[in-house]
Amino acid sequence: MDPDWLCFDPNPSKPTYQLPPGSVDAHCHIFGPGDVFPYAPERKYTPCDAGKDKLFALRDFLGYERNVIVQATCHGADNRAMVDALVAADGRARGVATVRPDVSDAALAELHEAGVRGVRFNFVRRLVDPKPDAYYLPIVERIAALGWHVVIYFEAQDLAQRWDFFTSLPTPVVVDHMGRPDVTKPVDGPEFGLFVRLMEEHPQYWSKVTCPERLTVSGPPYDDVVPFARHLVERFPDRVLYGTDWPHPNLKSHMPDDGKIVDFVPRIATTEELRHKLLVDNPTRLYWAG
Ligand code: 0GY
Repeated sequence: MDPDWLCFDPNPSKPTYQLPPGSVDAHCHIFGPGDVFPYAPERKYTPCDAGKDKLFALRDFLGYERNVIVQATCHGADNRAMVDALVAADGRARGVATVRPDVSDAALAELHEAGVRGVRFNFVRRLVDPKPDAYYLPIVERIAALGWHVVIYFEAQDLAQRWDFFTSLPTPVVVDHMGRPDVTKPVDGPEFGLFVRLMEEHPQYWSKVTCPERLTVSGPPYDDVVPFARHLVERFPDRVLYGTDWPHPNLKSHMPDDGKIVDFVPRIATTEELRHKLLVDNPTRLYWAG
C-alpha cells in the first residue's frame, strides 16, 4: 500500500530558538521501515517510512537531546519498531507503547527494560475503533504496578462522554495535543473550559501543548493555536510537555517545517523558567525518574 498522506519535510530549517541543554522531544513517532517492521493489518492509514536513523538525525539537527517515542496506530500493538529505536538510543529515548489486555508479564517487563514508561489509549475514530471503558481497566491496573502512566488521545467532543472514566484513572495521565481543541472557539469558552477544568481538578493530569500544525485553521505560523497552548503553559507550568510530532502522520493541508515547530516554543512559553520546565524538567521527571 502506498502512503496516503504527505511525507515529512526532509530539509527542515535550523530553528532560530536555541533549545536548552537536556531538551526532550516528548512526542514523536517511528514508522517502519515497513519492510523490516510491517504496518498493522488493522491500520487506518499507511504512513511514509520514517525510521530511527532519521529521527535521531532530526533530534541532533534541531538541538534536542532526548526523545519520547509514542506508538502510533499504524503499528497497532506491535511495538517492535519503537522498541528497536529505544534500544538504539541507548538511554536517550523513552517510549509509550500500545498493549492489549492479554499482554504477558514478561512482555511488559521487556518493554520496561527497553525504556517504555507508559501506554497509549487512542479514542480518535478516524484512527481506531475505540473500545468500551472496561477494556482499558485491566491494562491500567497492570501498568500502574510498574509505575507507568497513561497517554490518552481524544477529540474535544469525547471529553464529556468519557469524563467519569478519564477522571477515575489512578496513574498520571498525559493528554495528547491539548485534547484537540477547536481553535476557532474562544479559549475561555465552554469547550476548552472543560479541558482546563480537567487539568485543574485532577492533578494527575498533564497536557502536551503540541501539534500547532494539526490544530491550526489559519496555517503557519499557527497564531490561532498560541492562546490555547500559552494558557496551559502559564496555568499548569509543571504539567505540560512539548514535542515535534515528527513525522506528522495524516497531514494533507501542509507539511510543517520542524525548525518552525521549535520556534513555536518561545511564543507559548514566554520566560526562560517556563521553557526550562516545558522542555527539560517536566519530561525528565515523568520519563527519566526511574
Ligand atoms: C499524532 C496524531 C495522529 C496520529 C496518531 O497514532 C496515530 O496514528 O497519533 C493523528 O492522525 O491525529 O499524534 O501523531
